[in-house]
Amino acid sequence: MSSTARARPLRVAAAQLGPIGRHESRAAVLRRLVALVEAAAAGGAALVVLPELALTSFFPRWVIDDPAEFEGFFEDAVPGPGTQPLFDAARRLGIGVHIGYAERAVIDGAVHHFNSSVLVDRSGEVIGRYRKVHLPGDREPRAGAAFQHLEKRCFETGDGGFRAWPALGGIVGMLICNDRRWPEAWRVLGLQGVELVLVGYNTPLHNPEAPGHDAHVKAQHRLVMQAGAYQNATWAVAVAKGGTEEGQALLADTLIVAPSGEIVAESRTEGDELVLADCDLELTGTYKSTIFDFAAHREPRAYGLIVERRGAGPPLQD
Ligand code: ING
Repeated sequence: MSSTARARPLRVAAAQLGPIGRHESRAAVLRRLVALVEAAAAGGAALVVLPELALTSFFPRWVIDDPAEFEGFFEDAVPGPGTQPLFDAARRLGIGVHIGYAERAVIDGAVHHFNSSVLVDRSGEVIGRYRKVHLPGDREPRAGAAFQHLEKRCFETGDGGFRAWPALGGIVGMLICNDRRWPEAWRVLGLQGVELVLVGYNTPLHNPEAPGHDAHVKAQHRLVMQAGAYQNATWAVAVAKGGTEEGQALLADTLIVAPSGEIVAESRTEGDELVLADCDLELTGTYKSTIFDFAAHREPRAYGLIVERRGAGPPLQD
């Protein structure tokens, strides 16, 4: 690249987590998270990206009838008392934080539960929050399954849509796990000029609904991350809670993907691991101004079915 070309370097640390036990103490989890934040800061990162539901075990794998235990997985405020050490360390070290968590929110006097994430800047200010829109799995337990996938039972559909915010010298958006498989989610961020998409995930390696898909889990994860980044001319960070958690095998394969679609960094273990990369946000420009110049090349009039239909319907008639 010529020396005159502008650059907007952002060193990002994807902080992959290994398993979190169902009864692992909050103090033990926070020690792990703070260690990753400190390593990210030592590595010169401006932002550390933690996975989906990074404070607890992936509890939608169980039917939890005890209301106290179920509510115990949720946070009333992040940043807040339950995560203070994490955000104190981040502010002390001057590093931004993304973290996924189970959110309990009181809205008009009613209690709601969301699968959420929050982005906090280097000064400790909250930049934005996201509530997961695409909730996979079931509302009722699946008979005979070794592990359930009850996100539709545990959470409500996110009510804030897909947002991107000016942050860290660029435009930053968030998706959560299953969202990454839906191109519409990426495109709504792309239409906001997003330059860095943060995606935490807890992805089982076995899908009881379709065991035949198990062989393709890693490839399909890479496929949707690379496609989402390339087709929306953005950097993307996919960060796992991986390993065998309470007996369930979860995909690791934390990735940092460039706007070209290239994977520029990836995890090598299934445990707590930091994956660092220098993301020059300016690189998004060469795609946003050419092949994915949306204003020049998109044809919204042809896309009507995408918002008119929820499920597939009959072919269009002349
Ligand atoms: N995890 C999975 C994902 O989309 C899932 C959902 C469940 C995929 C079962 C396939 C089979 O990566 C989450 N948390 O969305």
